[in-house]
Amino acid sequence: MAILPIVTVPDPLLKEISTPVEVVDDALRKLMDDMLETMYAAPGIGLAAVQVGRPIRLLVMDLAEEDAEPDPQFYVNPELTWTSDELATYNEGCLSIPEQYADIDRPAECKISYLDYHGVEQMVHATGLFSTCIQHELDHLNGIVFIDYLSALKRGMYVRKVKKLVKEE
Ligand code: GNR
Ligand code: NI
Repeated sequence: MAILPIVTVPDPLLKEISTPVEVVDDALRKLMDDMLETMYAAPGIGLAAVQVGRPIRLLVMDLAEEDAEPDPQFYVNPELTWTSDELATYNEGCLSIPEQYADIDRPAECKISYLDYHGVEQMVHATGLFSTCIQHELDHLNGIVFIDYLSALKRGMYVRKVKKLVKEE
């Protein structure tokens, strides 16, 4: 396994629409494993392939509590099939916008269809942090990051702070 470098704003890659995965094979599973290791090392609770420079429709997540067993989740070609009218607000962060946070409203619940680690079709009903996180990841596949929901003024401030952070590294 390998820890991959994470792309940060304002890298234009983060604006790309990721392309569908054609086949779930060992090469893709190797990328999924590397993404999981990268996410754990960051640390983060989700990671989209585009964040490690691969604009394909793939994401990994693990929402297990720190003291619990790991619960790695892999989503290939995920599609949002339903969203609740009710919204929920969550103070979101993003590994591509390090150390910056903002309250974002999203549908409180959603349903997703996807292919799993073995290429088998699955569906899931997401609530709570799971719903927020998977919608945040789906946005990445569509070239959207959470600061795109803020005013241009605030967005500019966040990008400037990240540029400074990355330069100082
Ligand atoms: O690690 C992450 N935490 C987080 C917190 C609230 C809402 C979404 C997230 S996802 C983020 C990792 C990341 O950037 N995924 O794309
Ligand atoms: Ni993110």
